[in-house]
Amino acid sequence: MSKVCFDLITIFPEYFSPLKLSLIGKAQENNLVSIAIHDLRDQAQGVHKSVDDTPYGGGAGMVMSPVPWGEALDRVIASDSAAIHDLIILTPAGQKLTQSLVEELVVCEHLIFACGRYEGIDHRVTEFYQTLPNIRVREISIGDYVLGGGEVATLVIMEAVIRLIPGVLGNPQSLVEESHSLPEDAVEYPNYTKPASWRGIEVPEVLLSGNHARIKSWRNEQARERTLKLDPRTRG
Ligand code: 6GU
Repeated sequence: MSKVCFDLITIFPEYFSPLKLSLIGKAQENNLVSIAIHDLRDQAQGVHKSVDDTPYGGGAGMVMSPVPWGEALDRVIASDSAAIHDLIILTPAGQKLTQSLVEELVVCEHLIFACGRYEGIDHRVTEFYQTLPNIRVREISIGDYVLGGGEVATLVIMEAVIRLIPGVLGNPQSLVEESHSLPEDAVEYPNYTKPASWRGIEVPEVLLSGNHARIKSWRNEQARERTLKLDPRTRG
């Protein structure tokens, strides 16, 4: 798995200042990922630099014009013509983000995030880029609620993807535990650290026992209970 390149296209580049912090900031410093942020407005025409217009067919809200999107995407794609590009269009109507989708994305060489605002991007952008060779278009949503735009969704996806890149996490064992020690689709068991007694609440005795088999089965049981409590119809 080589270095993953991210290109983010947005009308709010400042939304991405958190990318210099923490895990993702370190991953950039250590050259494990490269991230470029592009202002869609730079591709807008006219004195007003407008990027949106009223929807054909009527209805509330504004739709982002395919014209500046086409310019911005063509430039990003042309800047790395050898690569396979995965174009991610953020929309509440997209495929729901899951850990297995995240695992698919981490093996991509060049990810482009198109962050729409308003009522989204003219659908011909999806249709056009789907016809190009060497480009895979994915419409992705991060959950069943509506955000004001794709920027926060992009941050969520990037954090989930980048922590899976080898060398990014301090302790890679945590990834192994995440993916193997729990039943499929289960949430994690509760965690405790020192002090052993805090405000009259004791850490469960089993965790102090040093008996790894008992600890493992206690954790599995706790994870199962939590998972059932979250969604007894479809999980556990
Ligand atoms: Cl990707 N975009 C918007 N606008 N709302 C969302 C979303 C994306 N995912 C969930 N809600």
